[in-house]
Amino acid sequence: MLNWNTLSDAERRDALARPVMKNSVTLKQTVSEILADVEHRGDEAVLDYTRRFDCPTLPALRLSVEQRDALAAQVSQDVEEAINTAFANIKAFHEAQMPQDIQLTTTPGVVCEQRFVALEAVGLYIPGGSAPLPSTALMLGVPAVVANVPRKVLCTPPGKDGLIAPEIAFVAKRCGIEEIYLCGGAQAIAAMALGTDSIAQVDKIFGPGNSFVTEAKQQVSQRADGAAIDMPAGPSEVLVLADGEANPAFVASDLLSQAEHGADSQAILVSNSESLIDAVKAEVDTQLAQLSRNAIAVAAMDNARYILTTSLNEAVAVSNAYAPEHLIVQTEDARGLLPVLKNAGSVFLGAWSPESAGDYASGTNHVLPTYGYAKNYSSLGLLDFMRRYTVQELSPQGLQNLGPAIMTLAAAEGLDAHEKAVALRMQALKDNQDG
Ligand code: HSO
Ligand code: ZN
Repeated sequence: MLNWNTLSDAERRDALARPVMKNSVTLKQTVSEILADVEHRGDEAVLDYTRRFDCPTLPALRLSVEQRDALAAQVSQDVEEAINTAFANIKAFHEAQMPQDIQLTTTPGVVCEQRFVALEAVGLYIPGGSAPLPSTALMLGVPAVVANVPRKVLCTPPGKDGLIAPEIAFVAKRCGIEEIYLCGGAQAIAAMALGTDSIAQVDKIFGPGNSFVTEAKQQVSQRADGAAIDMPAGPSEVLVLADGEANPAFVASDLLSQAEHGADSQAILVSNSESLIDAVKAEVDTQLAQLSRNAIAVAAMDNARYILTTSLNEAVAVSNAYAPEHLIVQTEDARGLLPVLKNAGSVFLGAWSPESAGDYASGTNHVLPTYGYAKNYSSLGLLDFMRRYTVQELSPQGLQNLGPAIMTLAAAEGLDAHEKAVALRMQALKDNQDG
């Protein structure tokens, strides 16, 4: 346990430090070689990597709609119903985010508009690995559906059998995603961002992934001929802010939900109650022993931090400094703290709001800024699948009203052509009037 009050500034920084991201020179180099290879050899390169890393006998990159549907049909009734429940809530919450276009007359005869339009083509990346996550397919697919994105591409690495999890196929079917490609890693990101013969380029890539995927997303987002990305990413994290009233078993279960994601997951408890911290530690040991992904969770909990503060206010300050991806507030008046909780990707209020609710089914998106980016990035939402642009229309009267201000500013900047573009028109209007 760390006693916040007794820590120096440097020790405090250390206590809230994220693990160093493995964006080593070799990782950058390897990824840029993969990008170059996909750029030059296209599908062939993507197939080579996929056969090497995922499925040696993979016949083709594309999973047909028939294959998708055959896989989707294998999903049990229970899972199907649960996915449908989650789908409905995520859809409703993202539909409520639909932005309104704006039309405003700023000066008589000068109309300004702000309009929203769906992106043309999005790439949704669903990692494979130790636990394929159909919930992530929902979190990316449903907003794309709600935004009305015309072209939705899904990439996910195949298993040794050349197939994908039936649950992911089911979600893809529910979201009307027909373009599914069996590839993962940096090669999948390269294919979607740069395009190959069979995978046409997309405008923006979404979704979590390992360090290769994250690095590839960074690299393609920096290329003018690449693709935009949803947000920078680091390992997943949770900070639980609890007072002496909190239920230690509940708190422990939220810390462990995070820990079982990966050995690099971050779990932090901040509390003004020493007895709560002690009770949570005991609970963590008991619950850890029962987890099927025990080894992963144990490794993550080795890096867990338990921070004791002198007051709830100080606990809030710690949370704001850390800027957690998930912030679980288990205090007597959780909602009362909301106005002072500054930086968090998603906030879970009170004893009955476990992180799992938002991870799966409440309706909020589980793709959230990690690694301190909650200070300046938003949680994923409908707007990330759209683009806004502006329109303006000036009537003759409008130009006459605003023209003098425009010409004065253009002259002040020494930009003669700008000034002239207005002066010419003003003169034409005057000639028309006079004539
Ligand atoms: N907690 C993860 C999302 C997730 N949890 C998927 C379970 N499945 C990152 O927000
Ligand atoms: Zn989770």
